[in-house]
This record gives sequence, structure tokens and C-alpha cells, in this order.
Amino acid sequence: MIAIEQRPVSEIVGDVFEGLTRTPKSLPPRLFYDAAGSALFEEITRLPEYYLTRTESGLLQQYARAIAARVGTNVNVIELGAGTAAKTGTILKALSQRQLRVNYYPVDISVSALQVAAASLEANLPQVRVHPVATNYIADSGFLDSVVGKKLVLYLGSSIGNFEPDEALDLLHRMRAHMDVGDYLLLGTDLVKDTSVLLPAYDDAQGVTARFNKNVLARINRELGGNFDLDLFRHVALWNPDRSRIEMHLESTLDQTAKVKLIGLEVPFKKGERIHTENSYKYTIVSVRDTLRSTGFAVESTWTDENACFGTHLARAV
Ligand code: AVJ
Repeated sequence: MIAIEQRPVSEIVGDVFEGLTRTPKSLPPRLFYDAAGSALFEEITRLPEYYLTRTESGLLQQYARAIAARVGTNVNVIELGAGTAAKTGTILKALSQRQLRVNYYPVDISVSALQVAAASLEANLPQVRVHPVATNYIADSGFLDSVVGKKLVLYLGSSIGNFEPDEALDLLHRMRAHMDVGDYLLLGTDLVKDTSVLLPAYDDAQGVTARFNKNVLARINRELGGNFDLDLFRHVALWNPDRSRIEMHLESTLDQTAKVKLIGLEVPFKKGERIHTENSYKYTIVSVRDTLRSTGFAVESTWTDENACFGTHLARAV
């Protein structure tokens, strides 16, 4: 038998090949989140311009008791894309004041993030039983069936904003299919607002978002032997009013060709040509209600901050 030595094929090969050979070029936002990119995203959430995380945390703190009162007792909490679950403690605490034990199922693709979540919650909230679920909730919603009893599904942080509207409908529809009438969904969405607030959130003064965006090229260099020169690309964030979304792009500042050695790819760029790296859809309270209504939910409450920057919506499966 001949032993063929194999180096593990990076999981990003398909995305990179497809994205960089099509016109116009694009790369999916999931490529942002390797260890370096996840650390940069954490840094983004603390930027003065990035109002989303702090506004949502404030809303959850302010309304946790109201949310707990509304969903009632004997609820099991499932959080999609939980990450390190930094914002979830307030909700779990409010619930644990009304029921003896709270089962909490953080769902994330990152095992290391789930470990952080479990460790901090178990230390701080002994009534909470943490059951981490390491899976891709977008591809697989079957894990919801293993949770017995009443459910409160959390989908926070405006994560839904990365989906095309039809994909968002599809995801909510599939979630609903694994829920019973009377179960609850708590959804966090960023809201449409003036570009003077929206744009700096995606193009901050310290350039952290630019580094986050360019990390996708750095990652291709690291994992696939690419030779992208990060200084020859410009971070572009723009508001697309027709589609109600922030777009992020990487724009080539000159005619150039990059190589990606491990997949034998040459990628030519014209000066000004862009790689589309992210869409971040912004909703209105009306569009959230319509989206939820058409996927089998009824919004019972929407909470927003005083500037109506961010919405936290509690919806009941009907
Ligand atoms: C994690 C998708 C909610 O769209 O605001 C932050 C990602 N991109 N800055 C967002 C992101 C650039 C973020 N989400």
C-alpha cells in the first residue's frame, strides 16, 4: 500500500475559489471569523461608533424582567450563534428568579467560544444548566428537537442582518418548524437610521473594521498560501438604500494580480475593482413584524432605545 501524505485541506477552499473566480468577486462573511477575525470583531463591539452591541445589551438589561414575565415558567433557553454568550446572562438571571432551574443550550460552530460561555455562566449562575451544542445552526436546525418542553429561542446581535431577505425568511421558517405554538423567539435587529450614524459604525476612526475586513485576505494568505498585499486594498463601507443594507467591499487600488498558491489560482484585479465581503441588512419595526408574521410568529413586544437605533422583538410562535 502506498501511503500518501495529506495535509488537511482548509475548509475555506471552496468559498475562496468560487468567490474569486466569479464576476463581480465576492467572499462570504463567514470567512471573517477565524481566531484573528473573531478577536477583531470583539474589538469592534467595543468601538464608540459601533452602537449595536452596547445598545442591545442595554435593552436586555432594562427589559430582562419583562421578558421573563412574558415567557412564563419552565422555559428552556436556546441561543443561536451564542458565541461567548456575553449578553445572555441578564436574561438567564431574570428567568432563574422565576423557575428553579434553567436549561441553557448555547449553539455555536466555535467550540472554544462555547467553553468560555459555559465556564462563565456556571460560575455566576448556579441555577443555570449549560448544554453546549457545537453545530452549524444555519445548515442544521434538528438540534432544536432534542430540547424537550417550552422553548425560548434567542437570536441576538442582528446576526440575521447577514442574510439575504429570502434566506432570513427561510431560516426563521425552519426554526419555527421545530417549535411549538406558544414557544418564544427573542430577535435582535439593527434598524434603518441616518447614514451619519450607520456609516461610521462600519468605517470607524481607528480602522478596526478595515482590519476586520482585510483579515479575510490575510486569512487566505495564511491558510492557502496567498500573496495578497493588504496595503493595496481599500476598505469600503457604503449604504445601499434600495436594498436597505450596509455593504462592505475591498477595493483594489491599482491593476494587480494576486496568487493563491495552494489552489493554483491567479486573481487579476483592475484598479477600483471590488470584492464584496458583507451585507448587513437593516430592518424597520414594520419589516421585522412582516418577516416574523410570514414565518409563523406574532410579535408581542418590540423594545427600542430612545434613539430607535436597535430593536429587540419578542415573538410568539402561533
Ligand atoms: C455580526 C453580522 C451583526 O453586521 O454589524 C460588524 C458584523 N461587520 N462590523 C454586523 C460586522 C462589520 C455584524 N454582525
